[in-house]
Amino acid sequence: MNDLTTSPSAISYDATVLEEIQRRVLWLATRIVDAANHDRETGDGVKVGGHQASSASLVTVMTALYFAHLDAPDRVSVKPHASPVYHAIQYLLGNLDRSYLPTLRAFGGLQSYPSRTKDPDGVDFSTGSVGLGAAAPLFAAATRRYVDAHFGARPRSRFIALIGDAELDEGNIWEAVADPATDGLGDVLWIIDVNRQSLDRVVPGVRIAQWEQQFSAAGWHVVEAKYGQALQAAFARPGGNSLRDWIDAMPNEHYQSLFGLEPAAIRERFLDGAPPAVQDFCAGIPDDELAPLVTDLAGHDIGSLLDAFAACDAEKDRPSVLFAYTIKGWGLPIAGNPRNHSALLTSGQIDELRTSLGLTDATEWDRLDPMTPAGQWAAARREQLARAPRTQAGNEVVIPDATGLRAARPISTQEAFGRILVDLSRAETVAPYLVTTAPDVATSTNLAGFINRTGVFSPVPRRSWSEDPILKWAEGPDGHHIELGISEMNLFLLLGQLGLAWDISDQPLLPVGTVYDPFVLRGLDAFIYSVYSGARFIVAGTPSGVTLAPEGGAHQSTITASVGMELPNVTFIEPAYAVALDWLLCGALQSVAAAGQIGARHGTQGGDQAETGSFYFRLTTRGINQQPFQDARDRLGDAILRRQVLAGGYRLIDAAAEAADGAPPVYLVGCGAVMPEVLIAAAELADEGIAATVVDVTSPDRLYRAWQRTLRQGVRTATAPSIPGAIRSAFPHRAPVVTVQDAASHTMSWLGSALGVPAVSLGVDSFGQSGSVADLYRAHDLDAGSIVNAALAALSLR
Ligand SMILES: Cc1ncc(C[n+]2csc(CCOP(=O)(O)OP(=O)(O)O)c2C)c(N)n1
Ligand SMILES: [Mg+2]
Repeated sequence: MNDLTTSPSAISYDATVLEEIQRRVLWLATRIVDAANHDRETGDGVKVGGHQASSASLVTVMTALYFAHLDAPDRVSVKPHASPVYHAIQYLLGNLDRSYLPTLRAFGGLQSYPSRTKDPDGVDFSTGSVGLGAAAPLFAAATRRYVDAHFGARPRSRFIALIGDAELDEGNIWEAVADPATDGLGDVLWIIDVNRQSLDRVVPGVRIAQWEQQFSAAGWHVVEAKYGQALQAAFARPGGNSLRDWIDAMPNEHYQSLFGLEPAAIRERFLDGAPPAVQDFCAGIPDDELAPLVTDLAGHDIGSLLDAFAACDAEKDRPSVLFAYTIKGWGLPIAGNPRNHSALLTSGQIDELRTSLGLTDATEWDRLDPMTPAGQWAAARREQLARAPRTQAGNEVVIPDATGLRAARPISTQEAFGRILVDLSRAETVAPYLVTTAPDVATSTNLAGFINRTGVFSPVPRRSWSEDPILKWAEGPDGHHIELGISEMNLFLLLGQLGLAWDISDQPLLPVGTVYDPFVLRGLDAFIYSVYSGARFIVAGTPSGVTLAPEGGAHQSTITASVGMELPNVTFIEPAYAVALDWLLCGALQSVAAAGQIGARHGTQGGDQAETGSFYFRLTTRGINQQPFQDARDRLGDAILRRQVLAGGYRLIDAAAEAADGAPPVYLVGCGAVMPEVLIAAAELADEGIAATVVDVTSPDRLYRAWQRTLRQGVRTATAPSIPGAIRSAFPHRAPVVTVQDAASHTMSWLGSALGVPAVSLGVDSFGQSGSVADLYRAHDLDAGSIVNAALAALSLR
């Protein structure tokens, strides 16, 4: 072994061993992409793809992390296009079976981008949509801070994100950095892969100075790993400062154009426009030394990187960002080429690379030889990085079936939601785990009662200057509400990480977020990201729809119900009545708690996983009379009614019992706030001798899924599908249907098809405006008169 070097992080490492390991990582990452494209016949003519250049860019950083810096509890988010590097490293560490190496982008194989739920080798954070996976560790660290404050300190984790430089163009990055909820997180390190290239182009100008100032202004510790040791030595020579100044001022486009040139041409290009001092300094350096010198960047210098990591570790009270200057395509013939983002090495180039590493066709997929220092180092690192099993803390979470909410007077689902949470905050087996969050809408979404009881979370106690008797905004480490600034992206990123605390922080939580329903769409990409990652949480979109009448078109949501229904791993729920909400919310919390306790990563291939995912409640501020629900309770009894409410729908008015013989039957199917109009319409139809049964759909999603399940089963087994029980119990006989919802009419329009009957779907298919509820319902045909007419139309279609 060579002399060991000791970095300030107190890790002794052998530089030549790490060099050897990183060459093998580069080879495997490159070959994994190559094999996906050239060794596999897909038979469909669709290009497989993969990112060799983007991967090469991070090889040194990731080798330094995994083979020298990380400890077992640390968590890392890897930029999407470097997934081959991650898998190559896990393979070399012995955590990935060799059979996976040729399966990048194959069905059931290694995913294109790191996936928590689909990849076999323990991915910490899914990535893919640039910016989101990058920000996720920041919210995981915020979650850990919360968990440590409430449940006792976990073994310290460092939360690291490996981020492409162009990812900093995404606004969500800066929303995350700016939010006070992410202040002071000393365990966070973002490493920016500064290869000055994005997908299309060289990132224009020199933007780093601006980015660095933005991070500094947000209270971050900013570090650069810019110049490699050869360049640093050159700068230290007399006149070397001029070289540094020249490179520092050089726009990305100019610097990047050096790559791929012959050595003599590099000199000419590099010195194009340079002041005499730089010309003189470089005159003493031969062509074949100048080219490697001016492209000697610290992002490919393991020692410089480890020093920078250690400097960041020393910052305990603020997050760190390290700008690591790298070369896209480092070590490959496509290095620095502006068109290299999706470029693939030719077979000839692969052969040359293989040979240059001393590998052959027979040995190319081998692990490091365990008899060599590199192989022994990898084995030792495998031990060091092995994680302790989760303790399954939180198994004592017990959620009741209902809080026993009473609703004698008219009440809205939003108000009931607030009361249910207050009630749960008194329950010993629930309260410790409940954590709420909202993007500056906590009070207007009825979380004030909960906040009054439980307080607002702050890592240190804060004096309250408010004497408001209605809202006690007490802030301290005991608080259970995490307040965010107005960023719905941050809301869903935080919910996602709170909803993964059972895994990442070994502590199941019951996360509940609130947001104005129209602005769910503002955070939609992060919502999708979080549920794709396997997070379990509850979000309430409230108030919703045109029922928010005076607020006008900009605040009235229309397509959110469709979004909730169609999002995988999300169950969409829109109850009309308070007690139904009580049962549904408790049921959802039970599901979230159970998922956390089982703790299994789910989602291998297909299947119906929605009920192990998250829950989206769409609520309203419209108070409605609760008596009809009480009547249904009296008629059916709580056991049956509860089962039907949870299954997705029940008969609120059963006309069959009351209507005269021969009265034509029709179903009026309502969902959510429109129920009073549906009931009035039913009464008017009864007066006209039509037997209108009213079905209250509590979850169009659950009914639809039940229908789809039986259909798909029929398709897969080539047998006639039956009508599922959940639909049959709400719709026992055949009759035309009218569906009514304060949401896009499309949301329930499938019901006619499911029941095999004519259907008229009423809903909101154009933007609204300000007005009263009656105005808006009339404008969108949600008023009782329109529902009556729709029933007559449906009957005429029989
Ligand atoms: C939200 C989103 N928009 C667009 C893309 C397509 N895309 C993938 S990589 C990329 C460029 C990334 O550049 P950078 O972050 O600098 O990565 P690197 O240079 O390291 O490959 C783009 C636009 C994406 N994955 N996600
Ligand atoms: Mg880049």
